[in-house]
Amino acid sequence: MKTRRVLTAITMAVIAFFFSATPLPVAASVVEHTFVVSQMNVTRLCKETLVTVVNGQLPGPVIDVTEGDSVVVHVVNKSPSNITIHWHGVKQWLNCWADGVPMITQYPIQPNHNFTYQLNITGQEGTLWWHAHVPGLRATLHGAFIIRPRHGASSYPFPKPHKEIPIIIGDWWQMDLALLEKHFKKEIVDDLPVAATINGKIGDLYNCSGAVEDGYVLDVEPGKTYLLRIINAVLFSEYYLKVAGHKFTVVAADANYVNPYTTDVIAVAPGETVDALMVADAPQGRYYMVALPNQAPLPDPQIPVFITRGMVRYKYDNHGEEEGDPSNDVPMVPEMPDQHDTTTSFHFHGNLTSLHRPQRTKVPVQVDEQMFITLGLGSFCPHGRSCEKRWRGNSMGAATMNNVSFQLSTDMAVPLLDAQYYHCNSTSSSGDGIKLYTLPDNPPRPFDFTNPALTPDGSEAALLQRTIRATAVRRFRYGTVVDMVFQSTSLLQTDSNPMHLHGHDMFVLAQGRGNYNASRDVASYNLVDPPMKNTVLVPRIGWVAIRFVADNPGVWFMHCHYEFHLMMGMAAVFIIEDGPTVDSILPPPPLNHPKCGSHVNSLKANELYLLDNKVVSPA
Ligand SMILES: *[C@@H]1O[C@H](CO)[C@@H](O)[C@H](O)[C@H]1NC(C)=O
Ligand SMILES: *[C@@H]1O[C@H](CO)[C@@H](O)[C@H](O)[C@H]1NC(C)=O
Ligand SMILES: *[C@@H]1O[C@H](CO)[C@@H](O)[C@H](O)[C@H]1NC(C)=O
Ligand SMILES: *[C@@H]1O[C@H](CO)[C@@H](O)[C@H](O)[C@H]1NC(C)=O
Ligand SMILES: *[C@@H]1O[C@H](CO)[C@@H](O)[C@H](O)[C@H]1NC(C)=O
Ligand SMILES: *[C@@H]1O[C@H](CO)[C@@H](O)[C@H](O)[C@H]1NC(C)=O
Ligand SMILES: *[C@@H]1O[C@H](CO)[C@@H](O)[C@H](O)[C@H]1NC(C)=O
Ligand SMILES: *[C@@H]1O[C@H](CO)[C@@H](O)[C@H](O)[C@H]1NC(C)=O
Ligand SMILES: *[C@@H]1O[C@H](CO)[C@@H](O)[C@H](O)[C@H]1NC(C)=O
Ligand SMILES: [Cu+2]
Repeated sequence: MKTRRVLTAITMAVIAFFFSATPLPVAASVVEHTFVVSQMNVTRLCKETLVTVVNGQLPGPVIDVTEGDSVVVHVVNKSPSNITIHWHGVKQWLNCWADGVPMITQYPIQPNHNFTYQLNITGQEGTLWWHAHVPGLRATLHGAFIIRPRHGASSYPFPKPHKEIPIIIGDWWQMDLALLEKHFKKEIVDDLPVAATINGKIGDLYNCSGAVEDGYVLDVEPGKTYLLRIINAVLFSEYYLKVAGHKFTVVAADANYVNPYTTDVIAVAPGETVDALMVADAPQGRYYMVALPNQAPLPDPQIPVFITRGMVRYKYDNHGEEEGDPSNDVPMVPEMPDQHDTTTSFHFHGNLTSLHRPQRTKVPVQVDEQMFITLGLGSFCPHGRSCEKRWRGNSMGAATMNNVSFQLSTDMAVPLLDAQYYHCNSTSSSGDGIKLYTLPDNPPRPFDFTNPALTPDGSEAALLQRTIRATAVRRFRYGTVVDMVFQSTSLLQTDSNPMHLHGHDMFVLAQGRGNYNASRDVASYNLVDPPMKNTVLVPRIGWVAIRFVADNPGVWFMHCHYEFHLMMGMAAVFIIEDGPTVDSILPPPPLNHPKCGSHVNSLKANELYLLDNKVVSPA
């Protein structure tokens, strides 16, 4: 596209001008990794557990690149599970083939098979992460994905830190996590983690037979500044992170720079990342670093709270030995928010604004399409059962977007992206009735979405309405500017929902409590410096308004990053059509991508469109 080229040239000139005083860029290079996925036994809390890991590491290896680099990752699957790896937050411009979502962008990598991902890292800096896009297994198959500025650390829009440290909040399960989805489908819904972790370490709040667990220790030098690259990799909960006696300056979120925001508590939901500077400016000693999850208060169902802690330890000049030896000090403990405090998270997210930089993307003012999406629960009657109306009768719970619960057909013959690209039929012969269905732009019926009466007290299950179960898709013409309001509902529970869009960043224009009301709330939109995120936390009993430009052709997953919500169907697929020019058309798949098999019917162009809304599995 002409305008795009011109714009790019202008941007480059601006960047060149901006950086004329900074060192020359380092030459782009190819960063190559081999990820061997295998199972290993790990003993924690006196119990041996079988975990699936990359290269025997927990968390997995760090991918550390410079903006402009290419990344090649050879995945060797020596585990008994089907695996894909998703590069969470990497924009994958014209590269949807490498997005790593099973049966959406690729066939899963089967046991004893290999697959190579190739990605170009352009126009992004900061902290992202990678994880398996397999239910449950991402709890142990994940790692940091760090993108450094092309012009070196001196071009950070903040003082150059002394050290940069990934802080991954995770959870520890004493079960083979490949079973999580199997249990879930069999309606065994009481699987829970047993502990939380910081950088894989459980910490000293946990012990068995008196032996305290190891915790993560960050050694600091007095007066130095540390850049913490914080990632929430747990399966369900948003976490608060604090370090006793220290403050943070938040400088980026989801690999987008933000205006420096000083706080003593970080709020980070699954899928989100936060980059924060911490100055070691406290008296020398030891300070606990604590991560605590939050959850909705009663009458919401409560789960055990797994707190974890590590430590910030000042480097101590051991001249005098006995006196003042910090190992004899009692480490300072931070005062944490209450586990039911979700206001602190609301404020944390509300305080993020994007940093003004020449290369920052401007918010488009002309909106082409508007959608209002409710996030809620419903029920469905599994095939072959007769159901009463109630969930926990014979019917099962489902999570929905506008009353559609996302489900792929169990007999898909080709991934959706291939079906879209080659215009072939993605489902094969037998069929379980699950077909493509257009995600509606609005809920079927408006109701008082956040009415407390929707969350019943005690064990009495709500009369959850039937939902549509289908492969929810929404098509966008190339370049469409989309406004989308996500509305959390109070149906049965009042969770927040971290919504993650693949292949794009979203401008977060506003958030609010209660029901969204356009005639009141549009006035609160920040069109000047809204933060850009790949994962937006839709507050409990509240809403978020986002805007994004559908300018990356492909088939992109959009879903809640709480694992149970995702398994229950809080997801949809956005199909973004090719643009008018060569550089806005999705290239053919890499050679390692199996093509539509000959056993699959080939369709005439546009027939995939005809499948939309044709067949819906009977509820
Ligand atoms: C894990 O331990 C179990 C029993 O202790 C053993 O049977 C199994 O082979 C081990 N698996 C691995 C991958 O080491
Ligand atoms: C792995 O994927 C293949 C092909 O998609 C499928 O036939 C097989 O059932 C899957 N295996 C597991 C354990 O899910
Ligand atoms: C997968 O990669 C490993 C290590 O590079 C190699 O030894 C093996 O032959 C490959 N397997 C397949 C099926 O390509
Ligand atoms: C990465 O960039 C190079 C150079 O522009 C291009 O040739 C290659 O096709 C790109 N690869 C991917 C996977 O986008
Ligand atoms: C071990 O854990 C229990 C229960 O959490 C706690 O009461 C006890 O103090 C712990 N013991 C040690 C040595 O930390
Ligand atoms: C920013 O945080 C403070 C508390 O730390 C809060 O009072 C304020 O409302 C927040 N601002 C926004 C826009 O959320
Ligand atoms: C796709 O395949 C299914 C199952 O074989 C069949 O029912 C459907 O008609 C096919 N769709 C098209 C458009 O050919
Ligand atoms: C959701 O869809 C189902 C199936 O079409 C329908 O029965 C139900 O009434 C819908 N729910 C709402 C809230 O409109
Ligand atoms: C929406 O906001 C407008 C303007 O503030 C107000 O007049 C109206 O009553 C509100 N609607 C609802 C349903 O609260
Ligand atoms: Cu959710």
